[in-house]
Amino acid sequence: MISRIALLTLAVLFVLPLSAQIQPTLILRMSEIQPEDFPTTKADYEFARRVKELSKGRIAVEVYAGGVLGDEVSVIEQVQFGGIDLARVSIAAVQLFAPRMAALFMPYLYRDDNHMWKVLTGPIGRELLADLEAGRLVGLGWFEAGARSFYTVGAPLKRTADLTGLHIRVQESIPMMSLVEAFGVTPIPMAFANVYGALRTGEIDGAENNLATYYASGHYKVAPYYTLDEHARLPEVIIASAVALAEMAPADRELLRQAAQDVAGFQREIWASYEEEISRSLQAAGVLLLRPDNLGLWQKLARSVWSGQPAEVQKLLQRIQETR
Ligand code: BDP
Repeated sequence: MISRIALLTLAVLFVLPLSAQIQPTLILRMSEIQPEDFPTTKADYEFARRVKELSKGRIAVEVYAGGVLGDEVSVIEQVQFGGIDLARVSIAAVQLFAPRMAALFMPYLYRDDNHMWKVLTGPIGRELLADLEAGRLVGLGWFEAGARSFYTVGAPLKRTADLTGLHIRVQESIPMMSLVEAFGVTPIPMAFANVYGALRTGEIDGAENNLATYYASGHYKVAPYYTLDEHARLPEVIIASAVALAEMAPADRELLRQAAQDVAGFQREIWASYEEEISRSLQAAGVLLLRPDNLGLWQKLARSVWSGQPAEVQKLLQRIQETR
């Protein structure tokens, strides 16, 4: 029979160190406004898994999905003073602190998906993440968010003239407001959580977003006309609080960056399959996914936004176009 002392020794030698190993010494809270089963949220969880793996269980990332920590604008404020450690947000929520990022809002900016990813994973993408430091934010990496298009409550949009005078919700972001103004629309900046209600009550005539969000938010139930004009491809960004990171060892900061890079490929894959799956569901729900009549004209109208940009943005636009 094993004595109690022997049992205790065994526990001290093996069991305790094991449990001590898996107890995280640092817990980071991450905000996500999309719901649990959305591709960005799934990728946040994959990011958390990778952080745990790379840190051998020392660092835990807790994902708070569905906007429970607040809308993106208030989340960013909290990230800036360290109340929230990490967030996955649209670039619309952070461009104010990194003005050159306005370049990424330009309509019809990329030749194709590959072009966008070449830009984001190359020197331009790295510079733009670094620009965020001016806003006490640390950019860790980029996620895919498809292309944004207009959708409406009352009638389908076929021609650009159909947009004239409509009240369209946009993100609380100056470049996004200028973009839709080029189409003759009155932009109504509004937090994402209020859009469903505003579509329902007729406070707005429509909104614009990627197909995935249009589906997951249920907006299609109140605004059943989606026009595939694909005016802008705004990527998502993973950001960390500079305040929170300042307390971490440099190797751990690097580890977070590494984890964000590591999950980017996975996120793009699940984004693509989600979009495919939901376009079938949307059609089955009776939503009209419409191709605009003369996309060339849409593009021409939107191009006026390019020329209104300050010199530093123009320079970046030039470099983006030259990226092969
Ligand atoms: C979605 C983005 C989300 C934005 C939202 C919006 O994933 O981060 O906040 O659009 O339009 O596509 O506010």
